[in-house]
Amino acid sequence: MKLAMIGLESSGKTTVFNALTGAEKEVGAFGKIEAHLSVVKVPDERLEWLSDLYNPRKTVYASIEFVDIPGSINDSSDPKITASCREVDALVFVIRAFEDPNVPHPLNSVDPLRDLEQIQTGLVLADMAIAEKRLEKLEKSISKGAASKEDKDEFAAIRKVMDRLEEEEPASRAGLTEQEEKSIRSFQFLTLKPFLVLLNVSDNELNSPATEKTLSSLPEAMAISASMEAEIRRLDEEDRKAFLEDLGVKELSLNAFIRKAYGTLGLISFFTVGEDEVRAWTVKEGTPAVKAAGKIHSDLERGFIRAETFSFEDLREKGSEREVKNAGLFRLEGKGYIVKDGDILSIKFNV
Ligand SMILES: Nc1nc2c(ncn2[C@@H]2O[C@H](COP(=O)(O)OP(=O)(O)OP(=O)(O)O)[C@@H](O)[C@H]2O)c(=O)[nH]1
Ligand SMILES: [Mg+2]
Repeated sequence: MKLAMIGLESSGKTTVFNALTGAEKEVGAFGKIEAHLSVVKVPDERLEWLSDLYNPRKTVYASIEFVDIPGSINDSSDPKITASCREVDALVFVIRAFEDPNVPHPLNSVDPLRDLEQIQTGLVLADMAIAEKRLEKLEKSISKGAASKEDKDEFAAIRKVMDRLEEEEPASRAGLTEQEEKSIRSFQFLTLKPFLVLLNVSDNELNSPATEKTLSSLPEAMAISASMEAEIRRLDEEDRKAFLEDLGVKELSLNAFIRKAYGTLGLISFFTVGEDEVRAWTVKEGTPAVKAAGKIHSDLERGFIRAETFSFEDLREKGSEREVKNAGLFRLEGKGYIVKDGDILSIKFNV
């Protein structure tokens, strides 16, 4: 999964990126246009348990790729910047709530709701530019009688998107059918992407009533004190623990953020196990077994025969695969089986 951190200038995107990934990119580098990339593994105690049981040569965690996008997403954002947001699965809006006279706010005041609107307007405008161009082109070929059925379907779908954008609403409100969504997938409309909000607060405001109030007025939001967390990351293990305890915080934000992201984006994990490798995979809720197989390798999707399946919880309870089988909890599932969180799959295939 790939996520882009976006927001207004100096909202703390790079600081959040450092806090979540442990990177040490320069912050306050106003005007720099370089995006940063970092991959973090998704902590998962179930995977650790499986690794203890199977003792494989390799244990592979699921991972999340973060992209730190510099500068502002607003009504005058650089098309190069918005273009670099298109290839991701979801957007993370980093919104400033911290007060600091040394860090000028581009709009001269701290106002999270207004900033959220600014970002959303920026995304709507970026999508409009793409939609407009495409509509023009399709219109021409339709009026010349040179349009295929696909072209006409695509035109209708983009028109639906454009209708929402013109009302300053996201394309996600267009009520596109699966077919329509497919026909315009290649445009990667930003306002069709799911998003999360990270409210960047001062350390003394982490759990304050004011922060709670702001959070409740923002969609899919959680608070982070990014500069404090980036500092804590630099401490060694022991100091870090002590520091967190002092603050009355159990852990760094990464775990909570990942849980939030999985929940909001409707993601689940399944596992593959064996002597060679124990591995966690991420798919969307509702994914059929044949598609989950394709995640592992395209051959497994193409030549899918069946998925031998049991659940992590049954394995933990019974202690071994043999006992799971003895208890009749081992299943043979077909292509259309909907994979559940915690399933352990072994795909049988033939190509
Ligand atoms: N006081 C305070 N300062 C912060 C906090 N988070 C970030 N900053 C400061 O705000 C400034 C901008 O932070 P960055 O992380 O570079 O912000 P950015 O959004 O990446 O900025 P651009 O990429 O230039 O748009 C830096 O000087 C940070 O140290 C915070 O929680 N509290
Ligand atoms: Mg930055």
